[in-house]
Amino acid sequence: MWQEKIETMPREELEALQSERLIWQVKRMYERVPLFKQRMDEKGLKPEDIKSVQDLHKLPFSYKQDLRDYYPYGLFAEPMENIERVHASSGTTGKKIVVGYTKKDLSDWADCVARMMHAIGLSNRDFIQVSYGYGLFTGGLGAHGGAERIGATVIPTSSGNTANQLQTMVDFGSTALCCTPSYALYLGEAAEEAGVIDKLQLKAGIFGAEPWSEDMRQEIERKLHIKAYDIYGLSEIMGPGVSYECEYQAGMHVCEDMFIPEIIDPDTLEVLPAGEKGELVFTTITKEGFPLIRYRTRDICSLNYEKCKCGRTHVRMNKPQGRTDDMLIIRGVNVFPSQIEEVLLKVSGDITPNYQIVVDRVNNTDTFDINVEMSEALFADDIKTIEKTERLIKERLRDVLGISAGVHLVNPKSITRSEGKAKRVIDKRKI
Ligand code: DLL
Repeated sequence: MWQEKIETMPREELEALQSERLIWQVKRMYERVPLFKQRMDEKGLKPEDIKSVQDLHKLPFSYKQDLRDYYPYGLFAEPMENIERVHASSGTTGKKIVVGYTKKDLSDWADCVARMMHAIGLSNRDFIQVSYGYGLFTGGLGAHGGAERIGATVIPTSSGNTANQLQTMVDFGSTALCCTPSYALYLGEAAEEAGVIDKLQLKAGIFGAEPWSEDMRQEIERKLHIKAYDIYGLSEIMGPGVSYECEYQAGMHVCEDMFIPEIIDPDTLEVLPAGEKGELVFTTITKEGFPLIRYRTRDICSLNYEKCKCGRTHVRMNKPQGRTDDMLIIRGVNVFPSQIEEVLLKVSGDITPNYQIVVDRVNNTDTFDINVEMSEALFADDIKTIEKTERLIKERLRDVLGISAGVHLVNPKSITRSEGKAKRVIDKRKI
């Protein structure tokens, strides 16, 4: 085990450690993060009222909207001199949300990912190909940090260029692959087509950033002749490695010495008993740069406190089974319908606000199309003007979302009207 003492700590000891760290974090944030102080004051709470993890439920929640309201650095708990790196991910509308890490935060992150890599049998003898995107997305550099921490040889291909990915995998002798599960499947197919499956030395894959099913796991394992492991995380809390599967592939161990998970009922906000399904909430108890208390992830899942065969005592979370908001994850990228709407409303007076987003999965790749109704005036115009408008919308969307969508201007009044809420999203993927 990478950090055996921590990973197998008896629950009582773990809770004592969590309590100590929670008290430290609450006090520190109360002094340093004005929004947190304001929310504590509104509840009539003082840092001294938090005496152990048993008091966690008293603390105020935090939300993605907070990151937007205090964009970019307004919620950081350290001066910028101590922030060594920032990452970002999609906000609900135009602006991204920004997160920051101190040197220690980056080191703790590398440890979390290293715990997983070690758990699934990777070591300094391995060649780890990181095909998550590098850049503001946490996937690439997050996996990279863990691979370096275990002393493996890192192959930082980043995402895209499938032919090159395969060539690298063959020539450099990659033994582990990190990417989204849908891209892993696609790579498996491409490898089959290129006739290079037998030349691969892959044994394991670390896949996450989007929901995937047990069926998909089996298909990836069969296609690439590897063991496929799930890794979970979100930028706001850290990035990949908040939780991870061990060698038994039976739920993802949350790094509980750093993040305390809770499951709440998203309507009543009550904390639910172990095993029940609800919204996952995290409190970061070691993060320095950008800590969060009771952050509502919007992911739906349940927690399993039974002891795992691997000996780790850290609680396991089940695969997230949907979200309590309307965020879509398309080709690993987070997309909010509100971002699309914002672009459409800004881009042209030639279209109406009636649109529909259609997502599907064809040949293991997500398809992403947006149908938008033209105005009567544009409809009467020539085809060249219509195509020009389509291209313009497509470009703007790519700039904002970071992935491209098929944009189709459709006839006025051709999108079915609903009597209640407009059905903006048709997600045909069976995940
Ligand atoms: O996706 C971090 C990550 C990178 C995780 C690489 C794993 C591997 P965000 O872009 O902020 O961060 O998106 C976070 O993605 O709230 C979930 O809805 C979803 N998600 C992440 N991992 C999984 C997973 C990264 N293993 C959001 N299964 C989260 C299902 C996942 N959903």
